[in-house]
Amino acid sequence: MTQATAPDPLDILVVSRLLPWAMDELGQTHRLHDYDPAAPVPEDVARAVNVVLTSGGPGLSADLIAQLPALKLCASHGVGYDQIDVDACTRAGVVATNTPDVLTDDVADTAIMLMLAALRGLLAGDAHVRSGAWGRDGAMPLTRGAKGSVLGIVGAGRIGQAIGRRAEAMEMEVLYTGRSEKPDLNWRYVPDAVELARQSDVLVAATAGGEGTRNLIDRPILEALGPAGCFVNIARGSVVDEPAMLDLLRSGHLGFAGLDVFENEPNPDPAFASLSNVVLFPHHASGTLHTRNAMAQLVLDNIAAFAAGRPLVTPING
Ligand code: 8YV
Repeated sequence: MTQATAPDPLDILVVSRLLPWAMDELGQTHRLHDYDPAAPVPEDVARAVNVVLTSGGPGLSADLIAQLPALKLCASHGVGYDQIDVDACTRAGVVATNTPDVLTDDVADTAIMLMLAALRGLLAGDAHVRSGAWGRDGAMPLTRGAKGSVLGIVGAGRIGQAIGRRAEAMEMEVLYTGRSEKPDLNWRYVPDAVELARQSDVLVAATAGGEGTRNLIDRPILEALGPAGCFVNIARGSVVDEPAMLDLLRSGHLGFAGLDVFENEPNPDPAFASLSNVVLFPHHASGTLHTRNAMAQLVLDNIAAFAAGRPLVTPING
């Protein structure tokens, strides 16, 4: 009988940590090196590192890749890889992996949560109860519901489609835009994003981040959504012209926003805090224990596949 030999330990540079159980598991088989973003990687570590463990926030820069001559795998915790320099990875012979699918439902739920919280005035309602205003002044003002209204999706990928299915179940009409029409979707495709916003009550950004989508949701789109419209962003802060959005929310030319992501995380523009027509969430759409466990497991599975010379589970490039 042949015995499977344990793979050689890898040298993993830890730019972003997984949940403690997953770090323990990695540390049992491999050598872990903590990354200090404020200092160059020590020479002996830099020479040895063959895997970088990171996440959507810090990603992996071309500068760091250049410091790691033995690097072969960038295992990222998160579906979005706009902060990973994938071209630099490919040039250096590094394969990057992400964690698609396992977080789709929680992110889609968060979009619906933000939409309903914004439309129904959840924060104002909560304050109304806590402050005693309910007993003192009576009912809070009437709000708007979702049923019968139109949801426009910018970027009908896996997460966008999961949001659309939820909206459909709530008896909303679903429209979408994107680079091209998707023949397998029953929802109406609106090629022009301004036109989509004009026809929508709620506009959700569910597109990838990065330079290709920077400020994709611009002032004319937000103006077309209008004073009764609601903008929801679970994509990246970079996909919206944030100063224009703030200006329109402040002046009432855009009705509401429900935002999980911001241009400057984790210290978003303080102007958001002064607006009563926004609902804010700290980039935590995938932040449930269940999903973070599944994301961590997928990262471990990719690293184990790499260590054993098997095909990677969710490669981005290659
Ligand atoms: C996380 C995300 O914030 O998956 C993504 O792209 O934005 C989120 O799930 C993060 O990347 C988890 O580390």
